[in-house]
Amino acid sequence: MTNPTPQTMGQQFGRRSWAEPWKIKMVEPLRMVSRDERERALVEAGYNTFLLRSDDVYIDLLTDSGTSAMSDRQWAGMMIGDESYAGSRNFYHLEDAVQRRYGFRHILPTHQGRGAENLISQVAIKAGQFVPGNMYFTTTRLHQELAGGHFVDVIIDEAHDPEDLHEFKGNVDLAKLQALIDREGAEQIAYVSLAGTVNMAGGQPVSMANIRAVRELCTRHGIRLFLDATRLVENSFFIQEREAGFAERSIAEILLEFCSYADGAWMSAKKDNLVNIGGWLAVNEDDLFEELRNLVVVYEGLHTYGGLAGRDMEALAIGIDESVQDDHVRSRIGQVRYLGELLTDWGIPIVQPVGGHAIFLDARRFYPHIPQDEFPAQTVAAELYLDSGIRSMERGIASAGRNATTGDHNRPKLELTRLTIPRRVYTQAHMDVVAESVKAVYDVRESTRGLRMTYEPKYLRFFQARFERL
Ligand code: P71
Repeated sequence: MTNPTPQTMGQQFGRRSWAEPWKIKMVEPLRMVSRDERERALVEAGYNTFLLRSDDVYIDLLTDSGTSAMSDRQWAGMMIGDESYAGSRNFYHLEDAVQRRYGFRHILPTHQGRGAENLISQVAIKAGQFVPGNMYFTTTRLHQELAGGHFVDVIIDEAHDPEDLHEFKGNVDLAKLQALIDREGAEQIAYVSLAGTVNMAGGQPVSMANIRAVRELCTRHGIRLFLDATRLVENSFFIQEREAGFAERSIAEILLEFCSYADGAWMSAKKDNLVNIGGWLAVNEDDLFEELRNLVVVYEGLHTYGGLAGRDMEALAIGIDESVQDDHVRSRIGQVRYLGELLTDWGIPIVQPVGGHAIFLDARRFYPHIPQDEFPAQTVAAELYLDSGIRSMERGIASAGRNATTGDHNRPKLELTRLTIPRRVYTQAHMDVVAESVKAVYDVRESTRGLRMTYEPKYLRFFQARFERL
């Protein structure tokens, strides 16, 4: 019997192959962990992938946050860190990069995204006000609530359906937003909180038409519009690819236009911006900035470092410029899609269309026999780790926490396990290994049982909760 002629992946999918626009000059060895070791590590971690030691992990797809590889230029930037307490030259490089690439007037560094979320929430939310947004994110909503706000989900219904093929599943439903304004009054809306792409929906984008319409509605009612810019570069890629009139415009141009409709943004620079730590907050209004610049010294540090070292700010300034390059974004999202195409071809249920930063396994369809209260997405994460040492993250009922009033579990429609791809870190061969492991776990799904929570912390429980097998 003769083997068929091998084909490259590009050929198998009927297209020319793409490749990463970089080559590797430093490597970090990975450790293969035996099945016995994995079993022991998983029990010790209470079946929670956040509690595993990274030394016990083979391919780490827990998050794309702070896990990207920096370039040689960023590392060179680390060597010219100006560690002066005040007025570091690296701060001015960072300020310039954010102004040029995102277009906002005033910039504050923060230690990471949630530092910026804390500041904007404290300054822009009055107790009892509502904060409409395109689906919750864990830390964002928590800071809004700690500031006395009530988050209201105004994303389109399609976002909650993992099988719906809407091209911009991150869009705001304008009728839902209008209804909230009509019911509560514009003065009771703190601001609109718009994220692109939408993490919890599966990395789904917002269209330019949608933000233009949201802007218009906000202006009509005198409501501010703030962006969660964490993965806005990736959002810009989808606009370039899918929205009429943008195919010939660069990702950098699209990003600038998108931001031009907002009054400000907070950023976890650990994602799009290609650094291991850092964040920033940017606003246009002078008075608002003055308040924020005062508050930053309470929580983060002086307004010219905000919790970052000079070298961190330099790496971030360089990372911002690298992050908006078309060839970089195309290969980054191309790698995510490659994994998604393999899993789709093999009939494994994932959120469609594939988003920007991760593949989200649909645990409801993966384990239809495990009820949501037995944590199907947490179970997928545990089984994947057992099979191959791959680390993923639960994004379902455990992540959604409890209703602040009733104390019952929040039961999100989306019960997902996220395989998050760090930027510039893993190769196509790693993606093959991941796909094969997901398939192995899927093949034995019928005999898999769910989990029971044995320890539940009060805040953001998913980080430290413990489980045992049922
Ligand atoms: C991710 C993270 C990191 C994370 C956060 C909470 C639980 C588990 C993992 C962080 C984000 C984010 C968006 C859209 C703000 C933050 C906070 N994501 N907005 O996806 O995705 O930023 O982590 O720098 O504080 O793994 P921060």
